[in-house]
Amino acid sequence: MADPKQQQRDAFRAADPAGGPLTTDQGVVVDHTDDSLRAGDRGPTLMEDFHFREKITRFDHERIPERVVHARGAGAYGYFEPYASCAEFTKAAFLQDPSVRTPVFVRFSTVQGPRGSADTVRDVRGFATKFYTSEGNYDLVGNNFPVFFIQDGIKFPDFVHAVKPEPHNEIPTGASAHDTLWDFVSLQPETLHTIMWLMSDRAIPRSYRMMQGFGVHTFRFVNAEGRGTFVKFHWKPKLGVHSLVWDEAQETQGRDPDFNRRDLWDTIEAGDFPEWELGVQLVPEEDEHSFDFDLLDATKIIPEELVPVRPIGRMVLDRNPDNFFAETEQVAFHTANVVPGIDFTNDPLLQARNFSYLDTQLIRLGGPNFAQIPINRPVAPVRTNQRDGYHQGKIHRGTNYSPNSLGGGCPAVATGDPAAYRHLMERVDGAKVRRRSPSFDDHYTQPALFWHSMADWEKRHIVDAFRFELGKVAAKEVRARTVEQLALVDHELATAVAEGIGVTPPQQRADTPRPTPSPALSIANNQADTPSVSTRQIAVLVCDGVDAGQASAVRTALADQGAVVEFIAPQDGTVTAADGTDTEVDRALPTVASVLYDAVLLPPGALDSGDPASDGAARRFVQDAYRHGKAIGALGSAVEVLAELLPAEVWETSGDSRPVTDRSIVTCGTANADFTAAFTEAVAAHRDWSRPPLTR
Ligand code: HDD
Repeated sequence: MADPKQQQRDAFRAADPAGGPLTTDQGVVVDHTDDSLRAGDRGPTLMEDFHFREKITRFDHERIPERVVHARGAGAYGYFEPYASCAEFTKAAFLQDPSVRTPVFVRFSTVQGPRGSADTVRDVRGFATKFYTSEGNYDLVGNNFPVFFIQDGIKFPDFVHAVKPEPHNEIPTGASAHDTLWDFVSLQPETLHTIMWLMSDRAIPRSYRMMQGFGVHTFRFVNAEGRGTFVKFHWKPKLGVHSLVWDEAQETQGRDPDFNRRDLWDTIEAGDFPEWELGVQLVPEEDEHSFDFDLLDATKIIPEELVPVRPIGRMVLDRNPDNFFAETEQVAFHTANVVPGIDFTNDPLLQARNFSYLDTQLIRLGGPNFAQIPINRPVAPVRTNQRDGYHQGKIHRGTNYSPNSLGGGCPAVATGDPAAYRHLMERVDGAKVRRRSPSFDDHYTQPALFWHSMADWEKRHIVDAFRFELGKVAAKEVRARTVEQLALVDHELATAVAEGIGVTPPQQRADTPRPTPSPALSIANNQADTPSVSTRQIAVLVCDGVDAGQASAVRTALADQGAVVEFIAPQDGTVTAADGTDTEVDRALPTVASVLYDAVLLPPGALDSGDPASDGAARRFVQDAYRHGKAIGALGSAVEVLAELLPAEVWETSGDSRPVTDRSIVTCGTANADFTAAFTEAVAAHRDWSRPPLTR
């Protein structure tokens, strides 16, 4: 097998075929970079050492201001292709022809933490897509929740200040479980709907590849006749929606802070390209007022049961960036990057964003020429009279104003050209007011809709999350005020939360909303059409004396279906199997943890290395997998050990070691086809939420 390090060296060499010597930024060849120029062997460094000064100056300036929100991210390239022409609704060129693939760059992110924070925190995930269309760049700058915390962008600094680390001590990093956020929430009921999402498992995705994306706002499609249609955008992951459990997410923060980034990177490198379907909810202009909420209110969804999501195309991510800084860090998204056929609404959150993103790039990317950075460059031709400024990369010639005659009138204004961007002629009139529309007033019905649409296990996780977050809030009055707000959403929810955080449970109210549930909101109803083990990480615990033949047989069967199966042993190197053969180990147990895998398989002899410390670590691995609802497979003698580790209730009393919850704990005497099929099914099901707690 080719040495990956050598392959990497070859790739670097291929990128610079000349392979020439080290130079300065000015192209002057450098023959010594390890000592500064000095006056005598032990003398002071000389000012004229331009190589030293350039090297240090460049180093000093390597960091640029991180994004004020969404600082930590991961990006990938790919393409988008529509299923069919969307001409009836929009004239956007990239939504017309199924044979045309539009290149894209997507950046996923967390919101609260700085660039170096952990991936698996409880947080919203950014899902920003740049479509490099033939008509210019279109950015769909969305999140993995369909709603936002506030209704008007003027409150964004307040919300972000409240959720970010507290100003006096810059604590906590990557977490919303602190006083200022909950103080803000308890005083600002418009946050409640998104807070419900934040407390749900949606806020701890198993993988960027397994989360939905939403444009959040109501936008507008505009067709060639100039007719507008309200539109909400939805990304649905082909692998289905899957999340971690909170305990696991917290441990993963330490075990692998890059868990989500690594997952995206590794699967793309392996050729398992993540895929999403783009869907739209369409509302004719004349139906603008036919809902009991306002389409311009970004704290509301349109339930899919009212307006179904129509699939219009798919996106595949098939290439990792070459340089994180140049591409993922410098990419500049902007909600106002639209193309003909896509337009805005008067959503006050969107209107504020349309100012903020351009403004933020000026400081972050050091001036107005950031669109010239390769990752931001449109594929469509650019001809402007914009000039100069920091980091101007072009040598412009000729005139720089319009109209002109001296430059031959170029670039000419495309008067009457149907390809030009034209804003929808929406009628606007009214008094200048600084106040919220009364149609934005209901802050409780949709949080209740979310709550009542959850499966029981999702409700349990939501209550646990509220208890965790509010339990970390020192100000008791903030806890109590939040419970008061929750009591306006649902009595059962508010009571369960109150009981966990030392707050007096609220009185039952007669006026809590009882909306008809929307099944589409539950993770349980967002699974892959054909669940599979593809790209799932499966740990096979091995040690000296293990039955390597059985382990390998199951490994081959799972790997054939796309799973990533690793042999994990107390030490790296090889283990000597029961039959005396040596089997290669993929990873040493101390370097990994159960939380980094989706499932665990125990071949005969797996938990019997003879070394109590190693066996203890392996047993903990299995028990963690159990606590996190993961599939566990055990064969032969390993089944007896498993029976000792797990709660008595999950085993048949007959003593034959067959588990009761046999969907997710799969046991067998030997690795036969039935075992492999059942274990495969259990892994593909992601998690078993019905397990009794571990009591030993
Ligand atoms: Fe924002 C970044 C998503 C509201 C101001 N936002 C940013 C990113 C995403 C979102 C995904 C990261 C893009 C990237 O990967 O580079 N933001 C949202 C969504 C919102 C939202 C879905 C509500 C529906 N944002 C919002 C408001 C404002 C901003 C109301 C300001 C008024 N957002 C910004 C920003 C950022 C940003 C300060 C920081 C870095 C950047 O833009 O490029 O301009």
